[in-house]
Amino acid sequence: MYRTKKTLVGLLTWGRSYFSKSKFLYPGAQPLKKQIESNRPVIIIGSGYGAAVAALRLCEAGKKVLILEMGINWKESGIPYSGLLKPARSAAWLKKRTIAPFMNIFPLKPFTGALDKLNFKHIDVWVGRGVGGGSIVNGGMAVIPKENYFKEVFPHLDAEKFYSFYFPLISKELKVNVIDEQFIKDCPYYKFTRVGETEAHKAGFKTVRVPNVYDFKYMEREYKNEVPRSALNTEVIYGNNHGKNSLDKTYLQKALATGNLEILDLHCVDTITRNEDKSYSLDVRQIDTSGKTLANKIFSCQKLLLGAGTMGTLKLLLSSQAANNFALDCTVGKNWGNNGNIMTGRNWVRPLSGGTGALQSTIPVGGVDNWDDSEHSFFTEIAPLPMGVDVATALYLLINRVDKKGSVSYDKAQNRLALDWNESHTLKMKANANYFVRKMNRANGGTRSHLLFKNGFGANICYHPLGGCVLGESTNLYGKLKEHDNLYVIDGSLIPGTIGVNPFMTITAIAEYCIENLIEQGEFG
Ligand code: FAE
Repeated sequence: MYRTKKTLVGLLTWGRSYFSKSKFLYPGAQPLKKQIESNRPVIIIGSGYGAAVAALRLCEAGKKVLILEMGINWKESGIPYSGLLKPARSAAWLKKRTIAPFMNIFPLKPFTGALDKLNFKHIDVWVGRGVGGGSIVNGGMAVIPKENYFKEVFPHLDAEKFYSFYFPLISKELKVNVIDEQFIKDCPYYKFTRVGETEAHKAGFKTVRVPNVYDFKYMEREYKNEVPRSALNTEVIYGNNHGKNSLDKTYLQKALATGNLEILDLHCVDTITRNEDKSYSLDVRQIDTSGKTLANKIFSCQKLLLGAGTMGTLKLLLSSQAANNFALDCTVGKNWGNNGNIMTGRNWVRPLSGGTGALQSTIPVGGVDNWDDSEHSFFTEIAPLPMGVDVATALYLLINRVDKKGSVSYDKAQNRLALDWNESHTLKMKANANYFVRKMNRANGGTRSHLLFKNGFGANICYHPLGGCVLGESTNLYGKLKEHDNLYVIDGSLIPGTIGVNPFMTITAIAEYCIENLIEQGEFG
């Protein structure tokens, strides 16, 4: 459905006069239904990796940009992040109980927290909320995909340019660094990594050191008690108060420094409407920290970029189609995947020699690389499990190929996304996890982790939703959505369901590539 420019101008005039009258002349009058905001040249929805890259490059090019983010601006708010063992306001998005993948024994007062969990029938998807998106809650693992697999996933992209230019560029912008090997050897908080690597080698697997955006020089000072502790104080999936270079300290900070970026937090975009003049209007709810609506607003813009994350962007597009026949190419929602995520673990890991350690850093630095084994191709993170006591348990997040992709649609009756994804999609992932755990246990002792997951495998746990608005399928080669002239997608939904490693480096690199080309092509004037 098109909303005419004339109607919008009319509404704008009516809204302003009604607002001033109701506020000053009729104090008892009904509150305003819709607050009409001034037209903006560029709006970006969301503030995760893709959004932050687009904001910086557009601001540098002299464009005025507005970011609308449904979560809190944690940095500005002064509200501290909470640790795993003392969950508080940052722990969950409007939930009465914690929502970690397991051990949710902590009650909560609903608050617009940093971590959200979206439940589907056969899979749960975790996402970050707040200015900085997933960078606020993630483990910071900054992994560049294998070049061969990148070429397989994106055959139409110039891989050489990605590996010689975009990945080095974003490594610098995101402040990626590598932990000192001696620190791993000396620090009791990395016993879980030392044990994980030794046991992997004994089982015949290859391990790799994993770079991270957490500042390891800061961590070394934490260990010496020279600065407040964060990674060494169980902080990660509910946010890090120190040490982690999340986007609010990198791309977004740089974009704000240009003076061209405005960020409105606690602004949730519900529906997008295309106007007759090909601009866009957005129905937006401004909420408070209990989730209550403070104001209903309509924003309009000439150029709209979607950086709401895979699930957020798909919800916006598909729900707008259901609400107002918003034009979408038939490929939108297709080619969705969980990046091959499956969590697993092992119990009774060295129970007589201190297990994996009572004290654990929350920042993973090791991985098992079994990608080149064509039978059982996977990469797995040697993950921390900082419980405060030694539970003699090893935790792993495996990343596999996604042989069978899923698809996403919109359930209008329930006002939520529906996912065509079931156990058949994760069969091979589970077989790989089983192969890995059995081989590890045979070589080192230990059992499948029934304590953490039903039957030892969490195939329903997804930290890396990808796809649904795939680059070159639902969009042109630079993220411009088919059927549209002024709408662009710039987040994880561009990646077709899989990238073989933790995804934010690829999301960031693809966003740099897209926005560079869109600006060069004169899309933003
Ligand atoms: P994303 O970062 O998800 O940002 C989207 C933003 O849009 C969020 O702030 C939303 O609140 C906001 N939003 C959504 N809908 C709306 C709306 N309607 N109106 C206004 N705002 C909206 O997007 N990846 C790695 O590479 N390494 C890791 O170590 C790693 N660890 C992870 C750990 C956890 C617990 C989780 C959940 C994820 C992890 N990831 C990791 C995944 C990574 O954080 C994720 O792929 C990226 O954050 C996705 O980036 P996007 O730009 O797609």
